[in-house]
Amino acid sequence: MTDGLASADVITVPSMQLDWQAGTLAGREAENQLRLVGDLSGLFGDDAAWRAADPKTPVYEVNVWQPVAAETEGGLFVGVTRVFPGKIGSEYFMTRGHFHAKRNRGELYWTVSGQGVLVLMDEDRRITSERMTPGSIHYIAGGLAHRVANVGDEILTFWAHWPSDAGHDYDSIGQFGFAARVVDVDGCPVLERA
Ligand code: S6P
Ligand code: ZN
Repeated sequence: MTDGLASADVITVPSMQLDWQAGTLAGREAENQLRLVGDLSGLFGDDAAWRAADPKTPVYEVNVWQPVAAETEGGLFVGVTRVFPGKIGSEYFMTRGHFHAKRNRGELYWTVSGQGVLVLMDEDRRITSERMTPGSIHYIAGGLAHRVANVGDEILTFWAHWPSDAGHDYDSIGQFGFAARVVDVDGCPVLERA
């Protein structure tokens, strides 16, 4: 009698492994995405600087494990993002940023290494932001678009957990952008109205 479990006397080996500090997630079901400068048309404010940059330069990479199919209600996903240090003009390398398609789905981020800024924006384009440092935990409430900029000299690594039915809305950000950008002013990260 197994009561739906594999077996009462077999201890199975999980299919996935992570390296917490390095920010890698490996196993049969890991999905990896690498975003290069050339993939991020229209993201950075200084288009001339974007065109002048080497399109093959990596900006960020994401490893994701989706243990259930996307849109499954009640499941959870986990992922790790590594944002490389760099700038386009004075604007720090950053993730594209998105709302969740289901607006009431939240998310947790936590930082393991590097220095970052998490930019949050509601549907009325009101901005808040938080510093990301090793050990910082960030609750992203449903309805808030979220984007991360690496404002340091090393790779910024953060982990994330979100509901499997959250979905991603990149189009709203693609169309209207965020209402603020994280830029370098005299060596310090500053939020600049866009
Ligand atoms: C997913 C979660 C992260 C981001 C990742 C890349 O809900 O927020 O895993 O996907 O940081 O950012 P973006 O905006 O390119 O998806
Ligand atoms: Zn998200």
